[in-house]
Amino acid sequence: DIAGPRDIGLLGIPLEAGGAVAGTLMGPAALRTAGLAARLTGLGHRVHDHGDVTPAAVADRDLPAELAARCRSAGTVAGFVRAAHERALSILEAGRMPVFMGGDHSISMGTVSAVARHCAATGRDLVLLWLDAHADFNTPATSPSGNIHGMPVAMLCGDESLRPLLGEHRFPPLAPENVHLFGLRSIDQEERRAIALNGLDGIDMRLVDEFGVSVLLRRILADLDPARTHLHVSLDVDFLDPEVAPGAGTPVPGGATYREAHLVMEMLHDSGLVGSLDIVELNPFLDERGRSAVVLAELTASLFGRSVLDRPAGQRGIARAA
Ligand code: 4U7
Ligand code: MN
Ligand code: MN
Ligand code: MN
Repeated sequence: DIAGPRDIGLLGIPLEAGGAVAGTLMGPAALRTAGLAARLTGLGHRVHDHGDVTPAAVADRDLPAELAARCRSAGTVAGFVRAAHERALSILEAGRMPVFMGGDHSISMGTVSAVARHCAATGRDLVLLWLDAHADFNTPATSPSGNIHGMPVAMLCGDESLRPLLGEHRFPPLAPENVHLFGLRSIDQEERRAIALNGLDGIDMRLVDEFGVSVLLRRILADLDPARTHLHVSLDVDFLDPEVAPGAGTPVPGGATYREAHLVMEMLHDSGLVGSLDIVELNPFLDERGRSAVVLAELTASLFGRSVLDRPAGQRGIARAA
C-alpha cells in the first residue's frame, strides 16, 4: 500500500569537496536539526538514522592522472563516493528505503550507483528523476569548472573517465531514456550538446511555465510500469527558487516555487514508485535561519505522505491516471 508505513534509513554524506563553495558538509546536520526524522515518524513511518559515512582514504595520486588533473579534489570526492556506495547498498539490502542527506551532488555517484546495483540484483528497472536547475551532465573533458558536483549524471550514464571515482565497484549504467532532468535553467554549451546526443529527457523551466509541473510529471510517471519500476529522486536544493531556498551554493533565479515543489513531491508519493531519495547541495552556511533546511524537510515529508486532507485511494491514483 502506497499509504502504508515504511522502513526508512537516513544516511548522512557530509561532502563539500565536489563543489566550489564550502559548507555543504553541514547539510546532514542541518536536516537533522530541521526535524527530518521526527517529521517522518510523525507520519507513521519507522526511521533508522544510520549516522554519517566515514570516507575511504583515497589520494589524488590513486586516481588516473587525467581525472585528478581536470577535477578538483578528486581523491576526497572518491573517498566519499565509495563509502556512500557501500553504506547505501547495505541499507537497501536490509530492506530499508534510503534517504541520503548530502553533501554536494557528487554523492549521487555513490548512492545512485548502489541503487542501480540493487535494482539489477532484484530485477527492477531504475528510473532517475533529477530535480535540479542544472543537468550535472559534464565530464572531466567538458566541465568549465572542474567541480565534480556538475558531473554525476554523466558518471551514472556510464562515462568511463569518471568511473575510477567509484573504485572497484561495478554497476549497470543508466539508460539515458530512463533519466529525467526536471527544472533545468542552467546548462553549459558542451553539456547541452551531450544531452541531445545521448537522448536524455530534459524538462526545462520554460516547459514548466507553459504546462505546469503536474502535466509534465504525470507524463513521466504514466510511462512507468508500477510492477517493475524503482524511481530514485535526486533533489538538488537549487531546483527551488533562491527566494524559497537561499541555502544554495549555485543558485539560479527562476526556480520552482514552494507549491510547485510540494506538488511534485505529493504526486511522487501518490505514484507509489519512489524507492530512494537524495537531498543534496544544502549549504547551511549560506542559509537564512535554517529556512532552506526546513523547506527540504517539509518536502521530504510530502514525498512520504504528508497531505492537508486525507485523500481517498481513488483520488490518490490520479498522478498515474490519464
Ligand atoms: B549542481 C556547472 F559550470 N554546470 O559544471 C559546472 F555552471 O550539483 C554548475 O547541480 C554545476 O549544483 C552545478 O560547474 C552542480 C557550472
Ligand atoms: Mn545538482
Ligand atoms: Mn544544481
Ligand atoms: Mn549546487
